[in-house]
Amino acid sequence: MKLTPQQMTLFQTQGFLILPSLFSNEEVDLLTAEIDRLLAETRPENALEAGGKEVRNLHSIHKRSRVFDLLSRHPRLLEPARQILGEDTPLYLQQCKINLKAPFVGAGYEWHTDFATHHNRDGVPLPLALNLHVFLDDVTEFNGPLYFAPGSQRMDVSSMEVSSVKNVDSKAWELWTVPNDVVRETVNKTGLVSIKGPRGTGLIFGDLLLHVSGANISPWSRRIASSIVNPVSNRMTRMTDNQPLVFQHERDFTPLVTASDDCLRAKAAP
Ligand SMILES: O=C(O)CCC(=O)C(=O)O
Repeated sequence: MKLTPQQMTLFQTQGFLILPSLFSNEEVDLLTAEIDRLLAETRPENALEAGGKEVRNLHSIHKRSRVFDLLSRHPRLLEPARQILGEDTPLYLQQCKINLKAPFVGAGYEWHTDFATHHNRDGVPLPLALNLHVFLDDVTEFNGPLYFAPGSQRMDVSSMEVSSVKNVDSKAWELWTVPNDVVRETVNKTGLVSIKGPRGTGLIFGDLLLHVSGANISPWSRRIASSIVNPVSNRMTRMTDNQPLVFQHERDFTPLVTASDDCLRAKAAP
């Protein structure tokens, strides 16, 4: 799937791109059918909310589920990513997860750029990684959508970030956050947009985009599949002992091989 010149310009200008109806209801059903099985597994890749009960993130799902492996290599995500990063650029899968935000209890994510954590924690040299989201539920104003500061990727917010480490769950998830005064100065210039859409919506955003999301106080779940792809030439350079949770940054730098467009339905066929 190719992005149009208008979509490419929009991505460069605002730092993100929404891809409506990227996956059909049938395809999203095939993905969500896997989630209860993944949730039932007791393993460190299932990171809990601070309350210690509900699962906040399901990590490394490409290794745990064939359909999520296929999703992570799906041409409707990888072809636009390659178009943005350069057609012949080998990409590896840096992270592959579902952010769950359970009804009533799913917590938000503080103001950050992804690059600050990729760079400070993992030694990723350049802000090239792309975060590829697929909405597995309808995302509305009620269930904790992401908020973006459009164009903030061009304002070098990450150089203003303090190297603060936040533990946002019991598994010591690290997130480099942006201080409130920097957020205020930035969003006073850029404004804010909330990213909503029906299940099956796709979303691409870059490593330097300033963003945040609130809690899910609604009775409806908000599940988003997220895979981060990064050029192999830009891979992590720091793999220290204090980062034991390797699923936060996968260590397999083998270039991703694109699956076929009908891979999800083909997998489900008898
Ligand atoms: O799932 C969310 O609400 C936030 C996700 C996020 O901040 C990210 O993928 O970088």
